[in-house]
Amino acid sequence: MKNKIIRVAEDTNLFLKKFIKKQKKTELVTAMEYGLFPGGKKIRSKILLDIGVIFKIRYKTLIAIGAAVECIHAYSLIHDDLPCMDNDKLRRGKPSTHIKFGESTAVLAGNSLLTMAFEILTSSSLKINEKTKVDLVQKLSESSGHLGIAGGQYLDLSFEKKKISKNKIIDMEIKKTGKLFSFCCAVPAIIKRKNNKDIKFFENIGANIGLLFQIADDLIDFKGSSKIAGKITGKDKKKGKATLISLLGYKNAIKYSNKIKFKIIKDLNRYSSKTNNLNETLDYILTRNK
Ligand code: GRG
Repeated sequence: MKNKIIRVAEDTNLFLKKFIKKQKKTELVTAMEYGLFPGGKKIRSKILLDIGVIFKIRYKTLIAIGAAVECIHAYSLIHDDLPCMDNDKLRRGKPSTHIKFGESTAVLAGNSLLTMAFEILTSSSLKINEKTKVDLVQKLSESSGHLGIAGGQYLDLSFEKKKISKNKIIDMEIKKTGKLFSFCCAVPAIIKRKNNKDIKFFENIGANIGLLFQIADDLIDFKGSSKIAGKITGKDKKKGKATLISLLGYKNAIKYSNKIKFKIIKDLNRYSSKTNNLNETLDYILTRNK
């Protein structure tokens, strides 16, 4: 399984390196590349591939769109680490982008990665029709802004040191982490011009994958090793973060995540029997230590 993830990560990185190389080099590019590689599991790309296989979409198309998502993800991590957000000095086993290049460069590199995602989606080398490109741009913008990761991040910061209900925590995590996974799961249905009901169905699967992913991430913070995770662990408790672990406890959070995994596969099975790849990726997400 790990080999399949590594292959997708390598192909996504290769696509991004080539895309950046084709552009005029500026001084910001060094900080942007630092936020993209090395490191990073590129798991969002892998999920896009797992669902894409069901719809028989070209590997090259899926890798390009996965690369766009990974640009947004990299931007969100750079900004998440800033002193005004989570103030983290270590990411992927190396100094965070603002520690290495300074805060203003980190903000601008993050902004440039955000916009690069849309350069990729609208590029003429992406061989999908214009109407579909517009739909993808619209969905990815929505997933990234106040209804998606930026909105979720806002809630995450505003919930610190407060008693927050389970539903509110789930809503925050689905926005902060789930929306990008929802986009990844919906992409193949959007490309195949499926109806809104089908697109919603896949977005919902993505939201649950995001929730599962966030619980696994919180478990790493709770019990994981900083050395292996490549980031400082044990921060959530110190900062008084509202997570499903802080609310349900460690063991119940694990039980809850297994329940979500079961639901994701059961839901997908209603649509297709080709769930093996996704099943393996979900197992990887649940057992990962970084
Ligand atoms: C400033 C407008 C504005 C927005 C900022 C910072 C931000 C928006 C959003 C943060 C979202 C965030 C950091 C969510 C956490 C998601 C998460 C679990 C990240 C870790 O993802 P991995 O494990 O990381 O896939 P790698 O290193 O493998 O890429």
